[in-house]
Amino acid sequence: MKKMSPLLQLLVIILLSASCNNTPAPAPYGAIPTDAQIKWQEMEKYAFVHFSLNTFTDEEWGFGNVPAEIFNPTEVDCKQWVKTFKDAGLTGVIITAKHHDGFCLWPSQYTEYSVKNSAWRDGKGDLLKELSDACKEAGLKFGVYLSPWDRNHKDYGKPEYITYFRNQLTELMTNYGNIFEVWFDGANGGTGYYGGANERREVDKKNYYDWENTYKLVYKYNPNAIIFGDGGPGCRWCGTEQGWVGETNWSTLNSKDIWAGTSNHKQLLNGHEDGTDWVPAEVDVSIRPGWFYHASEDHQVKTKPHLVDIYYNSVGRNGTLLLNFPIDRRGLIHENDVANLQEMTQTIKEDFKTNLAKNIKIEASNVRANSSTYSAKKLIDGKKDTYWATDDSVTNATITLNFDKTTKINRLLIQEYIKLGQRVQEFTVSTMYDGKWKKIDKQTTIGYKRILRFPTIKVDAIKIDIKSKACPVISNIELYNAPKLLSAPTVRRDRKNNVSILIPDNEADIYYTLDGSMPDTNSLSYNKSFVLENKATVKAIAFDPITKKSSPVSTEEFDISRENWTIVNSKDKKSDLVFDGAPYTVWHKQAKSLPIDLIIDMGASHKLVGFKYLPDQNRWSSGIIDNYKFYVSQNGKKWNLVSEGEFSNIKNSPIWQIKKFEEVEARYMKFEAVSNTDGSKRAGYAEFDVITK
Ligand code: FUL
Repeated sequence: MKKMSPLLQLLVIILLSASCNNTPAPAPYGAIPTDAQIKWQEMEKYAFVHFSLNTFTDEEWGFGNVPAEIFNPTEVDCKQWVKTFKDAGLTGVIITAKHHDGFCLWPSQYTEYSVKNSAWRDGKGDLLKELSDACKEAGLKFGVYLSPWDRNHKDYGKPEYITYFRNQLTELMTNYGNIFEVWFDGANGGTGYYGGANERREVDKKNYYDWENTYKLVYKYNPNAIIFGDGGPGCRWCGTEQGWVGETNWSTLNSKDIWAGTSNHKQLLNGHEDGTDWVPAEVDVSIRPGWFYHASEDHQVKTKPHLVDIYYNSVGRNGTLLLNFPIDRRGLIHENDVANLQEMTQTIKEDFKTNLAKNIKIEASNVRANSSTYSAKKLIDGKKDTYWATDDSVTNATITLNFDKTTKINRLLIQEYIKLGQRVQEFTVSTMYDGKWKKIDKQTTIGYKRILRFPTIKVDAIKIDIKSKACPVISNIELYNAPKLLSAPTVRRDRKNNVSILIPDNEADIYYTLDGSMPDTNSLSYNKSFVLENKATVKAIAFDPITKKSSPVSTEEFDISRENWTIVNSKDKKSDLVFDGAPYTVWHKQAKSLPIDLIIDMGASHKLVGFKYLPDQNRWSSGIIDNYKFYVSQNGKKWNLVSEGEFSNIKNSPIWQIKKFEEVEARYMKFEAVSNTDGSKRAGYAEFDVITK
């Protein structure tokens, strides 16, 4: 064949690519997002802030009756909040401008129940102004939570309240610059103060707020605001407050079937395939057990592994993450929350450090009109507005990625081009090593972003079989080999003296010592639980053999075995929970009045020098003993008082309480609950233990 001249070749290429570029893009399928919804989805993770009178009353839901005066944070610093968020890559913040108790963090002209009647800044402060200014300065988006339910307002439940509610909404929409999201909580109606009426008021949850016209007010001033509601319209609740949404997660929803207060949790987890509206899921979760600050939860801030899981189970499942930070009584984000957030951020950064699919050889079983515009290369070009697509008639297709050399991977990130709707119903991931293909995962939806985590695997190639409702339109694929998730192991010893050492990433190694020395790779290697009957100190680390990094050390001091201990003055089988080594299980002993005794027979006599008490660790705990007497006996009849006093600050800090005393020989112990923190007629014990000589 005669060779074409270079000029002719160039002409042919230009003509060819021009014709390819003329191939029409796939038509949108089903409900599609607005531009504002796409921009919002791309924010991925942002902060929630709960701050109100509840912060000062130690409550989660205020009744609406405590004086505004008590709102008095001493060191409010919105710049500290915003810096914390920005450093963590959070892109915006939504604040509880008004929670259910009706108290307003801004000086609303429509109520006296606000910061203007508080002690804070002599009533001249405006928290929304301070926060929105800090956000503007740092380049973070600003949003507001305005509770539809108002337990303070005298007119709640009447038509007049709707006027009040909208007046407040107008203040929020007009005085604080651009609002990216408006949060209308699903909880509404019930008991309340209601201007002194002190009664229960139920509302017709579907119609009372005349939502259509309320939304219009938002859009009038902030046309691009995303409105959160159980069923939308801008984004929907994900159905949980634990930090996860369904693996199958359609951004489409039949939103007319869902309004605030309909209990459709299950449907909200998954959305509705072929739903008539685009209403993507937002995953709201608090970094602590509560939404508001309680000093008693300072030791219960979600840990790095937990927060990392939340990221994968929200952003990694086609949701956005709305991570809540309770502001403390100083007006700051507590140090423990900041520290754990930083650890989470660092881990996520490391997990997605090196994209192994960047320059990979990639091909697809079908390319739309064989056009370069829609070729498989678009999946790895790093551009969010280009995509691979098939011919309209092709809804099942395969993408194959071939590595130059064997590579280890454990994460796959994949994104649909959602401007054209959510299309993929199912996808299967297979990997090839040594000439053999192996299916490693099969999942349903993709949506804006889906991230799969799987055990580290050696691969020469990887293929993704896609089944879609209309021709697939995928914009991005990334592959990673995330390092092991290293965090200090949890060491537990159960009633039968079995010691288990637990870590979140079972691909990491565990090393431990029993003699108090620091563990390293020469120490004992942990593979399965072992029996430890005697007193010992277990120190353990998790270790990544590839990066050679170790976790912080965890130290657990176990005293004598509790295997043969019995509680003498109760026949309740559940009382075993007091010695089971699991801090989150609890046994309560009830009585007509306090004091309440816990009498323990250790089965043999021991030389005691102290005891340890862990109170109920649950969110709605009770029977936390704050004043005690501790007696010992050799025969269970004649008692000797060896320690008494208070567990200082136990309400705010319900951690292990340790009391030491002069050495004493005893077989029986009587732990007397003289009083507790909640005035109930019970004493709760998560764990009880002794310290022997
Ligand atoms: C819930 C509320 O009742 C909680 O107090 C909190 O504000 C959470 C974000 O939403 O429905």
